[in-house]
Amino acid sequence: MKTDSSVWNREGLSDEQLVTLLRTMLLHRLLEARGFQLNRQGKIPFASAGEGHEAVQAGAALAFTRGKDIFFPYYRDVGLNLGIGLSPYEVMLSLFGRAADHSGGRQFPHHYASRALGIATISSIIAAQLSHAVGAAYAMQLRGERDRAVLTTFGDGCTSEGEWHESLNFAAVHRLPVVFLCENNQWAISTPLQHQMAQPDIWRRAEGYGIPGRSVDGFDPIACYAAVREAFDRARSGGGPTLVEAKCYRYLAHTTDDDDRTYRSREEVAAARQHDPVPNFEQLLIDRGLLSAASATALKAAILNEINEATDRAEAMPYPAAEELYARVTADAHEPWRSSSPPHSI
Ligand SMILES: Cc1ncc(C[n+]2csc(CCOP(=O)(O)OP(=O)(O)O)c2C)c(N)n1
Ligand SMILES: [Mg+2]
Repeated sequence: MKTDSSVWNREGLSDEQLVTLLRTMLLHRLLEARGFQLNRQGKIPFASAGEGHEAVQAGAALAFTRGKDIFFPYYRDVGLNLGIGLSPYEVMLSLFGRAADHSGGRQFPHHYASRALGIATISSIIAAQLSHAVGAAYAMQLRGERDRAVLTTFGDGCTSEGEWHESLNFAAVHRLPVVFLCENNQWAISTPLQHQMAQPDIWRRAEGYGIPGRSVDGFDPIACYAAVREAFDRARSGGGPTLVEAKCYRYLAHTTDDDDRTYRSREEVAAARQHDPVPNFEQLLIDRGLLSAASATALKAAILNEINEATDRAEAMPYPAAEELYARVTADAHEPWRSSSPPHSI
């Protein structure tokens, strides 16, 4: 993102919307830092990190219409979920695995769901969310629903899955109202992009499916908003799916369980840090007079305060009760392991 450019393409966004973009990005960054701290303190078992993905996610969230669209995320989408309306407290309930979490504290951490916000529950199986998203888009089409669409996100590594291809192809053939957003952070855990694919431009694959494809600077939240917005407009107006590839970078290890020093150099990470979207966008808004340095500092302090409160509140909540272990796993009170019928013989 160029902060010194004389061109100031706001893509029609108001001052308030631009500050909202920054707020979502800061909340994303600071909340995930808290996840890593809590893990190192031994308070939560696991956290993942989207540092470097803030611009893509804040931009995409702004293009999403709450109450109409449906989102099928993947595990690195904290910022997108926050931008759509998930609260830091709800994120913390997931990380602490507490009973009040939407999934009863029994989903994998960072696997949020919110029926009210239109956020579908996440499958940890890479690329499964694409077939779920395409199914939902197919339902919208069959029901004749207009002016709404499905957004689904995934990483670069995900695009090697057969299910990824099947989903894009099915959506293209049926011209389904779905936006495919690739958050290309150059790594799939320890596998670099060049070991994953010989064609590094994922968006170019769109042509093979007969749908529009577009690449966008994943460090520029305004450009990401515009790209996802355009794809949403197409989907909502019956124009079918679009593949958007946002090129960004994963600054931290894959998760708290990973040590990226074993497979990539510090120099590579430091070079990518030069493009860090969070301080760059903050500076852009200051340079353009939308924010003073003092109000940026105050904004960060207020966000940190909100995160502190959410952390304390979630930590004080109870774990799920042991008797709840099998609740909502199978329909009704069906407990096949208590069946009196003899086991099947082979
Ligand atoms: C089908 C399947 N295979 C492997 C895994 C293990 N796994 C979890 S994350 C991941 C890397 C995915 O990389 P990418 O799609 O680029 O997303 P990123 O984590 O970089 O955002 C892998 C291989 C999985 N969850 N599901
Ligand atoms: Mg990746």
